[in-house]
Amino acid sequence: MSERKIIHVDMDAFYAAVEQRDNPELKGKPVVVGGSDPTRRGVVSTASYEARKFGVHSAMPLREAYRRCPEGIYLPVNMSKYRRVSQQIFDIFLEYTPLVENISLDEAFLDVTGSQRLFGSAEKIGREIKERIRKEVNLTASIGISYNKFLAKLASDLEKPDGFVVIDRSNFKRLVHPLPVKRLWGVGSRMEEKLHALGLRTIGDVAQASPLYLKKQFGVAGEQIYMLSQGIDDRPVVPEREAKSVGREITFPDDVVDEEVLLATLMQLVEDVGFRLRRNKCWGRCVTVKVRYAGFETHTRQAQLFRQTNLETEIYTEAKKLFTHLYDGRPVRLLGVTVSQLTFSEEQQLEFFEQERQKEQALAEVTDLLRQKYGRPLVMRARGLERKE
Ligand code: TTP
Ligand code: MG
Repeated sequence: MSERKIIHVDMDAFYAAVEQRDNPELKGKPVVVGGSDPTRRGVVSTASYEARKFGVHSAMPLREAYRRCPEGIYLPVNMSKYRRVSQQIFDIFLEYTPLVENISLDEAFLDVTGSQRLFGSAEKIGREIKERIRKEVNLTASIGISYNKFLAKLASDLEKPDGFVVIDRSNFKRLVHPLPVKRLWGVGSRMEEKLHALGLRTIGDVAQASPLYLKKQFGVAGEQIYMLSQGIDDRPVVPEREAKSVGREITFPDDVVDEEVLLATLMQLVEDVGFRLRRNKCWGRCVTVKVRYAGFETHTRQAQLFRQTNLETEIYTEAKKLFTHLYDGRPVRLLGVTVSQLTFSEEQQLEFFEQERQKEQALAEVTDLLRQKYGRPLVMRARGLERKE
């Protein structure tokens, strides 16, 4: 069996980079995307690397960002534009393999194992994709290549921004073993603390520990991190059209208590999920919201919708209800939204749609199309629509 070749692509400071690209005056400056008035409520979607030097990061309240970086340039979120760019980069990926798993607008796994005969080595494909994104989209991406998903993602992060790292069997130990344990998938703050208490600080430390001991300490999670520390990860790249669900979650760098920030973030997650559902011409019936509190306690709540949907308005209305049920006011560490019970056929669904909803469906599709083509903010999506309700 030939070794798998996985490429992980993650755009650098995505929303901010798009804004800097489209307005050269912003290049080299601290740009914060999230809202044009940082004295008002709102949350940072992302910050340019120049702004990160001031301690500004995603999911931080805008006011806090403004306190840390008053000289920053604050811009509203222009989702339609970022979606258009996202579509452009995904179109490039799909030229090299159908096995593209979208993680978010700016991040994907590509399984190029079978593409090498046609396009050359995975490394060559990776270089080509990076170069095409630079030339055709005028943005930088960080690329990681390895023999599984875990290592490919780790690799893309090692030299961010504008990184290009290949992890293979020969450099695996040198590159991966010195990294801190929290870089292992599944290690949150609580497990990190416990690992530290046991004297395990790096991935190499975990690799050296006995798997039985780790299992005793952490159960299945212990086995899993042991496998990862050995560079073993069998998870397949699942293209969205074969997926059982479409979801997105965010781990906040600092725990969040501000409900406004949480709802704004929920909205961002829903926008991403809705767009990806529509891009793949699929509908979902079940919405799940996940909230993880600071102490690592995790709650999920899900609801069946009256009918299938891929519309942000409908997903958000349900997600907000679920969130309100779940949220008890404690600091939140992670927030996630998933839509599941997917159907991919269009025809069967239509007869269940009412007139009104058909119109909205058509509108959403046309809007997506126009956004992809022209990238203009043609219609106010979910938020605006929600207010009317
Ligand atoms: P990320 O890839 O996490 O961040 P980034 O691309 O801005 O920066 P980098 O990868 O170089 O570290 O997220 C991609 C986009 O998703 C980001 O540009 C904005 C959006 N986003 C939010 O809106 N809220 C969030 O909390 C996060 C993490 C991202
Ligand atoms: Mg990114």
